[in-house]
Amino acid sequence: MKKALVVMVLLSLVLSGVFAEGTSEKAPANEKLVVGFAQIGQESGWRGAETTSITFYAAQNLDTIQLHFADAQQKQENQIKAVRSFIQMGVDVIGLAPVVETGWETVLKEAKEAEIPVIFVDRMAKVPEDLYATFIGSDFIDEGQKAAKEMIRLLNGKGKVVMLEGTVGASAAIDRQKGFLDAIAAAPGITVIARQSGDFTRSKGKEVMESFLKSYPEIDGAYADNDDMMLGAIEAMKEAGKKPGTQIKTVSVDGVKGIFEAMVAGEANVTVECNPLLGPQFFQAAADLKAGKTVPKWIKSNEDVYRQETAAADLPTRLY
Ligand code: GYE
Repeated sequence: MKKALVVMVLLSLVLSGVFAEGTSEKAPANEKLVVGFAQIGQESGWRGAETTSITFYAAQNLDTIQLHFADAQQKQENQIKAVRSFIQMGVDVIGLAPVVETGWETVLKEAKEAEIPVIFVDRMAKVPEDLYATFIGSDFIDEGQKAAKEMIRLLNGKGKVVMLEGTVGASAAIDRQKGFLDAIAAAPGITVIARQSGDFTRSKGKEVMESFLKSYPEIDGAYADNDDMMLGAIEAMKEAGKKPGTQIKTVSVDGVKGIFEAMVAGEANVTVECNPLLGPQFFQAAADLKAGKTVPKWIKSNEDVYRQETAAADLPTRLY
């Protein structure tokens, strides 16, 4: 909560130009890199870490960067409005974390007509290649496959598994599930007995797990498209008298501190890392695009898998 407050205060200072004024001697406004960022919302710890990474990077580089930041509260229509307002402002580059994969063509064509390059940050959209400059983010299929391999190992290739899924239509959810289901098929002894969306939030993750526990008395493993939903699911398991981490094995994606704490407590088994600290790469790519340089079409994040066995040693090094 405190972190969110700091970000909000910082943002309003940046947006109101309080910082910008003090540094205006160093570079005239039009020489600065002017960037609009259309964020999804605040649905998870991961997203908070990404917002912090982007806003702090901008705040540390006020002499060269001017950031306009919009929070769409998980609504695509708000993101589209934000992109249109960035086009109106005539920013140099637009960053967009598309909440869902589809429905972007019209507004992206408007950006293209205005000759403003668009960077997809952390999630992809299904649009022709000429409508975006680059995608900075993870290989979600690979993350799902890694998660499935861990589940197979934890269950010795046998058992009933439930899936808590992210926002319907989001690339991070669609591709992780694809990777998970493809790779879990290597273990014919494992059955996926239920799948439901918890919208990437802790509270809905809890609700979904509660309903799974009511409908299925026997659950050996739970997979979640993100750690926040798993943290909610762990609460539901405990309230239902089940032992997460032992009776029900858990594998989720992101690598937020909360899941490391749960692993240290023996209540979670594995997290597949997804890196949210994209600020430096994002502004580097934006600067390159403004300078007319070509950037790779996909700037991939490097990520690891973390297990309960090393969680106590890993926790102090976690940055988000
Ligand atoms: O895994 C989840 C967040 O788009 C990669 O969105 C991101 C995902 C992340 O809400 O926690």
